[in-house]
Amino acid sequence: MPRALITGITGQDGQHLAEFLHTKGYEIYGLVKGQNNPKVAALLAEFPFIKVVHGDLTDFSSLVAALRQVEPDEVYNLGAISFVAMSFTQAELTSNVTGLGVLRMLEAIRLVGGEKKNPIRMYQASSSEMYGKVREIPQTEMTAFHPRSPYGVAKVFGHHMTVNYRESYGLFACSGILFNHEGPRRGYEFVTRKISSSVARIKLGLQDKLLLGNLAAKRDWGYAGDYVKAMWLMLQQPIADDFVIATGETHEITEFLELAFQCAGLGDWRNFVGQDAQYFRPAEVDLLVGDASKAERQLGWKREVDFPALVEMMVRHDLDVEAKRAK
Ligand code: NAP
Ligand code: F7E
Repeated sequence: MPRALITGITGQDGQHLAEFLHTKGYEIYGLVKGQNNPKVAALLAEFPFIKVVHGDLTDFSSLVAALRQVEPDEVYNLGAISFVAMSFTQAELTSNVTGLGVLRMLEAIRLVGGEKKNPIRMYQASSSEMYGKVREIPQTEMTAFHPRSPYGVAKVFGHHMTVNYRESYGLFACSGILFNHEGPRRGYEFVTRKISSSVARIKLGLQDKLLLGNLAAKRDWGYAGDYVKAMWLMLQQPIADDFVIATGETHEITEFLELAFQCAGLGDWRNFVGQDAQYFRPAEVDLLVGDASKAERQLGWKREVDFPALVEMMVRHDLDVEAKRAK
């Protein structure tokens, strides 16, 4: 039975990945931070097969201890401060967790991996935010980075460290450059979930208005359930490499609004949406669109859920969630 250690298990991708690896027969360990993390009970209620290990990406010795305890075949490093807006106000924390955390995990694997017969394979959760002020359209594995936030800068550090440890020490370490991926498990702080949950609340008469920031940004939005399969595929290859995972389509936030309000039968989104300065960022990533042809060719990966289906999935889910909460 292959064994996986997932950091960021309580997050959106951690949950999707655990669900997927379970179908593949994996024994799954999740690294959980904090002394009484409130997300753990809900996680274990939904996924009773997950085994919890305590540790933190800012604490090297806890990572070494976790690796020695679990003896994983594969490590998926998904843990991060992942909210770009927060990275502007807590830049040092973001650099420590999202950036240096990758180095700590690589070092821990180098140390503990040397004690194992079969080398540990590692997946690093890199991000399209690394492209920032994009140098070319669409973005590929070869496109130069120009990050626009402390989060993006930290991810660039983690990406280069992953490549460096692979080249310097022969670690089987892959960097997946994933474009935005969403779904019903998305955190409420991100724009898609903020929209789908607000649409549901407006429909149910629980909220009047939705306040957002920059509506002109364009993103390449896919479904998280499709993207975690690519993470696993990367670690099944004979040679470690880096891959862009994206849909190849870009949509403005207004298009997400249009479909989400339509889906709930609320008509024109402009009647409900306003703007608030607090949601604008000091620097913005205006347009992202990825070229995943390398992943399609070499991994045989393809997205299954398209943009309208994603919006509908999120709105329908939140209509259920909010209706249950309102009871
Ligand atoms: P998420 O929902 O925000 O989850 C982040 C996870 O990181 C949570 O489980 C969180 O634990 C954990 N974490 C935070 N600080 C930690 C620390 N000091 N030590 C250990 N774990 C810590 O993020 P996601 O959307 O699932 O994304 C997963 C990964 O992919 C992240 O690295 C993200 O940056 C990257 N990524 C995401 C996207 C996307 O569109 N979703 C795209 C590209 C890359 P708590 O819940 O206990 O705080
Ligand atoms: O913002 C704009 C905002 O926070 C998307 C993370 O998973 O994907 C995510 O980062 C866009 C931005 O995601 C609001 O300014 C407008 O242009 O949903 P988001 P993100 O910043 O793209 C990447 C790939 C990651 O790696 C990250 O970890 O929407 N926007 N108004 C808003 N955004 C938010 N959150 N809230 C608003 O009210």
